[in-house]
Amino acid sequence: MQSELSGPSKVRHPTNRDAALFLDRIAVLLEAKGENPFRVRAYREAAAHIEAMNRSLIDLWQQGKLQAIPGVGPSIAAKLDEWLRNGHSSYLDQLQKSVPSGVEQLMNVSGIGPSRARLLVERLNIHTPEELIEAAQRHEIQRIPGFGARSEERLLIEARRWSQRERRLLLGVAWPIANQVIDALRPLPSFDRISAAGSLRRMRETIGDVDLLAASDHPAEAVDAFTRLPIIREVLAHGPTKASILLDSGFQVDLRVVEPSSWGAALQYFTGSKLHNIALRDIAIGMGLKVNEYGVFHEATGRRVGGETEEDVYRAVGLDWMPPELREDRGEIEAAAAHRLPVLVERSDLRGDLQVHSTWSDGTASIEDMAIAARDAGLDYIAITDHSQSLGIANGLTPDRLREQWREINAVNARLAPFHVFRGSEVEIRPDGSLDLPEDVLAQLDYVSVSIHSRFRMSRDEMTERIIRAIRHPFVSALNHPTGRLLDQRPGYDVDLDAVLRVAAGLRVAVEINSQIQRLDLNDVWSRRAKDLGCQMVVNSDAHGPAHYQDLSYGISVARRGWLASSNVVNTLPLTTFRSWLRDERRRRAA
Ligand code: DGT
Ligand code: CA
Ligand code: CA
Ligand code: ZN
Repeated sequence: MQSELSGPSKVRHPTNRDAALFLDRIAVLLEAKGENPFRVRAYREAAAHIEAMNRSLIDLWQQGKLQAIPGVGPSIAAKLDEWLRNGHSSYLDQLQKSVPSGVEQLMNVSGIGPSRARLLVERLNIHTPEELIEAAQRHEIQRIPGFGARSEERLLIEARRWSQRERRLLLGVAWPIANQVIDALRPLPSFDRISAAGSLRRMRETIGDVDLLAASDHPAEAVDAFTRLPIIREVLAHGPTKASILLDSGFQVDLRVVEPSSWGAALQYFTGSKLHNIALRDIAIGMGLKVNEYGVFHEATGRRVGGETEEDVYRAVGLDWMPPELREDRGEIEAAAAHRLPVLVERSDLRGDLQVHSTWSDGTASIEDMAIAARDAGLDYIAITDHSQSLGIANGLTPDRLREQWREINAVNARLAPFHVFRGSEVEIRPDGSLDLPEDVLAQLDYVSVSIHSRFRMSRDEMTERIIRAIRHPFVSALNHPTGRLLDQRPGYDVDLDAVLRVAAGLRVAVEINSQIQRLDLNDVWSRRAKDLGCQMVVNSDAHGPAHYQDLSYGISVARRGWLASSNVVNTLPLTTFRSWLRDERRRRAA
């Protein structure tokens, strides 16, 4: 049927993020080849610009304006053009062939750069992190000149960490792709309703597999359309009411189709979590009821008492309906029974964003463009928080450059009022806990937030001391990404977070939920702990480009999973109230 095919075909267009991944992959291969670092960097920068811009790459390409993108010159434009035109790149193919097999894989292990990777391939014929582990256990690595026993030990740890990492997708990667699939299927006549289920609907920070649920009177047709989506690499299973597919991007999507009359029961069941469902079933049993994916039934008579909507499933067992983010068996069942569920913060509650970068440090857009994009994202204010001087790789700002920046901020404020840009900084916390800017400069900033980007390896006590000393500084308003973890790369530093949060609560220093998809730091469980300890939270994008304000919704999902209400989040305050909050807190701390 024509209509069944026309919908899905639109998912074929690569997104800006796809293009960024393409260029990043070229950068990795150039690096693996040992190419000139400036060339490698050029690809990374172009990727960053494309990923961060809010114009569609396809549109620019169709208008012949690829080179209008900062960082994209004739050579990168030509590679993008071929890739967009043909769906593949001969340059990438050629590069792949010229890099010895194994080098790229080994470079995944932290501590292995291109030259070490090539040495390992040449000397020991090692191609994978797993082979690296074996060689390290046989102490073969330390015999290669330039390695030594200590680096062998370190590489063994890092290679193990890599090979044992959980192969889960970042929420921020899975969510847009799943929604493309949903948007492609929703208009088709065989689909009555369709929704995300499983961990994706609960907005967990990582996703094992994507579960979709549909209601249809023609399940076979619905399943067929799903298995004919153009972005499919492989159909893994195909039955009359369900199918599993593997997408080009390498991850699995399951679709299950139910009768419209069971929609609520099925959605509740397949949203989970498993622990939540078990707790729910126990309550039902105590009431002489049975809950399954078809409905809620009287155990004795078999009569169905609910199942068409989620609300009536919960109501049948005496519970209030609750947002999927709460369904982790962390007390939400008890709260729902007592009608005491929290009213969760929503994305639309956010009035400001207090971690935003510009081209003054490592952002990709001007202060004005970041302000306009924030306004377009529904915000009334931002703090520009470029990095401070000691973060050289991010082009951190000296006091002199900061003062210059303030002039530009004033000019932008004059043009964009009532939208407001606060003078902020993301100040480095030095190893001893002191701050990376002098007192007089800190005093003139509206919003001082502090971060750790260096010296991650410290003892737990030292790190805890370091952070606490930093937030005790009376000019500090907030602590950024408090654990430093990166979901796909590294665990956080070793720190007594509970102690830090207690001090932050006492001082009324706000604690950040950073919305970058690989950070989501604090996470859900710690956010809830922070709330319980009385911390004020701030949900920031940490935008390095105009498109990154989109990620605020992931930070909000963490906040919701942490049971936060809008009253727990300082950047839900309207501009005037927020301004007084900043001023009053500072006065109080200085006293
Ligand atoms: P994931 O995929 O690891 O990120 O996590 P989920 O929560 O999406 O788990 P998944 O895909 O295994 O199952 C999807 C939902 O189906 C799950 O959240 C609840 C429901 N479910 C799966 N297995 C069971 C089970 O054994 N008992 C019950 N009550 N529900 C289950
Ligand atoms: Ca799942
Ligand atoms: Ca599943
Ligand atoms: Zn930055």
